[in-house]
Amino acid sequence: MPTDFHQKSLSLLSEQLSAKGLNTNFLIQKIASFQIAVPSWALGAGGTRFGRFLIGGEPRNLEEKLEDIGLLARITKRTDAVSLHIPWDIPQDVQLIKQKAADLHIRFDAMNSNTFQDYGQPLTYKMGSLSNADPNIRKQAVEHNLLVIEIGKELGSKGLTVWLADGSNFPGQAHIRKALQWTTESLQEIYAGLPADWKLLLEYKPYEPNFYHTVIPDWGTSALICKQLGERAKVLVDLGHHLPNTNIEQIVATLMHQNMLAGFHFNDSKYGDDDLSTGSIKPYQLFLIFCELTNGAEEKAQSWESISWMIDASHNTKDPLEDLIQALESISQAYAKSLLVDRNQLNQCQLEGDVVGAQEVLQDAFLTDVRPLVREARMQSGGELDPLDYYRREKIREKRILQRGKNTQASGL
Ligand code: RM4
Ligand code: MN
Ligand code: MN
Repeated sequence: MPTDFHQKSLSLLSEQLSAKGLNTNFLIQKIASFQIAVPSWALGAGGTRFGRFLIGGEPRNLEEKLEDIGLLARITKRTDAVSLHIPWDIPQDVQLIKQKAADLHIRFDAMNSNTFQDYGQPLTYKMGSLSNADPNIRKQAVEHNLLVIEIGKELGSKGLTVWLADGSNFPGQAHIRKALQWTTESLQEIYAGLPADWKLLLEYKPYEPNFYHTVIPDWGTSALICKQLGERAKVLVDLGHHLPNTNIEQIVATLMHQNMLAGFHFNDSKYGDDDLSTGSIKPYQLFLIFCELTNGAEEKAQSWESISWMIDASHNTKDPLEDLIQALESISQAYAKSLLVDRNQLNQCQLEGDVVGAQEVLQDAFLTDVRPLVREARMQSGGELDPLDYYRREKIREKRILQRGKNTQASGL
């Protein structure tokens, strides 16, 4: 895209926005400072249970994963952190990894534990981990989480994300109440090992890999458990972890109302989990979620700074780096649009029961093309005008293939 096209579209938009009483520079600053962490497992091709197709040039180790995130950080200016999954990404040399991340200006966001797979540990997680009927297996799973905290402490992380695959596939397989109780007790032990300046982010998910029941199926169960842990335990909303037609923006509003929102895992979902790029299916829903977020922070329900932001997606068709560029862009756009909502007007409509007017207010913001703002925020921060175009023009994937090989496979899903 030619730079003068960008300048023209920015000044036109800026004129429209100031007619509405909005300050373009203020918006650009806000958009520029909003950073989203990238998960270490999204840099290779994702698989399904039917198989995996390699894309070539996938990162072979943690250093190379950091290099890929460093590239995203440099060209998009929308990410400055990585979220690691243990044991997929155990640093072999902590000092080296810390130095590498510092050189690339990357922080370590929340650490993710993994008790949903067997990876050579003595006892199997086939029948669950923190909820397992066998106390020795629960203990092993608690210890794994404590180890993840230790690794995170060395790296400078400030959070532990727990997602459990625990549950059952058939009626009668699990004692539903006991499984919940054991999970709560296990999490209490983990919480006791959490440093004072850390938070625990607890995910929920209604299905997969267990289908009859999952121990933490929804935000309410997650919140109930968090209440029994302590105030640094909060609910993590993964957008793909809902049944069809769930009103996720309402969940966000409710959690913020209780100061219980730990953070986000962004993705979009048609059927399953983590399946599609955020904003590719339901951009209006993403916008409505951001409306609750910006409004909740503005009205001081919960502070913006207390919320963690992360992408959690893994696909088997797109180049993962291109996909992440698109995801970061979609999130920035949804955030930018939420900043345009005329709150006074909306409040007035709500007061007067003007349903049509309320919809007009929201859609006026949603239908505004904010891409010039997002581009400008990126350029002012030193990023590329069009990161996707840059990625293709510079033949980054081709270069990665030459450097790393065609048949490399990143650890992860
Ligand atoms: C799960 C969940 C977790 C993520 C794994 C890979 O569905 O979303 O956050 O760590 O996938
Ligand atoms: Mn997740
Ligand atoms: Mn997920």
